[in-house]
Amino acid sequence: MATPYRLFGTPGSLYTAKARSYLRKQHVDFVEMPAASAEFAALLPTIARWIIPVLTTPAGEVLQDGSVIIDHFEAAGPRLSAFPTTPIHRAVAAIFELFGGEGLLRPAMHYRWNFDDVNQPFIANDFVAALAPAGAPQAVKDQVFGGAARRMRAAMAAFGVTEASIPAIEASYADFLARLDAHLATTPYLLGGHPTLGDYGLIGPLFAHLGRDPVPRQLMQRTAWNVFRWTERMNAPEAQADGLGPADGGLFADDAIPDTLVALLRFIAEDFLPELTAHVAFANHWLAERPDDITGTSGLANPANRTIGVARFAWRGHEIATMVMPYRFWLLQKVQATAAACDDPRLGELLAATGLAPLLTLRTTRPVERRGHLEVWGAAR
Ligand SMILES: N[C@@H](CCC(=O)N[C@@H](CS)C(=O)NCC(=O)O)C(=O)O
Repeated sequence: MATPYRLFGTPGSLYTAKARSYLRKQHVDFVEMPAASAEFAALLPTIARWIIPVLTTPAGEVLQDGSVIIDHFEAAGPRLSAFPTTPIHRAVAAIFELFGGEGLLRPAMHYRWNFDDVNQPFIANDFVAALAPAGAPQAVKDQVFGGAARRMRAAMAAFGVTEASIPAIEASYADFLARLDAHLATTPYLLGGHPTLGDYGLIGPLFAHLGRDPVPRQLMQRTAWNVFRWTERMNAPEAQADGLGPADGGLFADDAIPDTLVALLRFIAEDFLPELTAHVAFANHWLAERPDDITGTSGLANPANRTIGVARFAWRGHEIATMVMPYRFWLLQKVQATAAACDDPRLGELLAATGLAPLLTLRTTRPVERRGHLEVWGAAR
């Protein structure tokens, strides 16, 4: 029997959820492998850091990163493509890939780690099952969960979740959920009858954390049924359009962007763009302070480190500080490359009308590239 694809990840991992959803919707024959397995440990020298998801292919290739995994299959041949063929849909899909993976981290972390009475038993079981060696004694399980919880709570703070910002995080998430719910009341997926890159970006936080952990799952079920139903749809290999959207399973006709989607783009401009702008400014300052040739490296002492520092910015009436990760710029570059290939003036009009025009001009002085499964700086541009 041929070796199937193997997806290494965990059930509660945001970025594994993106890859898993794509593989399921595309009917890829794969098995999910625990990150605690010896097989995963054997991959660590290749991927050069502990990070999930990782996909191994029947041909023996190793792919790290959800976006890389999607690109691998999309390059291989005909399928119900995650990349729309029309230019405006293509650019909008890329924007939602960026926002989905990077723009919902505050609510995802807050609703996972700040409701211990209800969430903690579930999360502990989840983390232990995924990360502790099989058959480990209780003391080892406690140690595994304790260590992971400490790291994740530190990450939550580094994404800008503080006592002071929590009310704004909850209000912002409620606003986002209401807008997405209104959109998904009329369409099975973001751009119509089948999932695209934008859906795969969004499913990471909206399933792994916000659609699965007890407190936020109930919040979603109570206040955003259409979003909850979409999380189920995104995890089912079969089509489940619920009678919504274009009957042929195609995307919205004429490359159209309905008003409910325009409202979501406006949300990205209000909620996420200030952070991205601050991060690009921080990175450019950081790069300017490094005259040595760092081309082809992360510019950090530890090449596996993913953060170059902390940027401060105003967000919904609060000054917050969040860690700056070059990976985000790599996704931003994908948005810009997609937009650059779009010759339809309606894209510029849409971005201007929604406040997202700066997405096309925000630029780090060096591009981010991926080499050896790591993010590195390219030559100065
Ligand atoms: N964008 C990257 C990000 C992956 C990522 O951050 N994964 C998390 C888990 S969801 C991780 O491995 N974190 C490292 C850790 O937990 O130490 C990708 O899709 O591969």
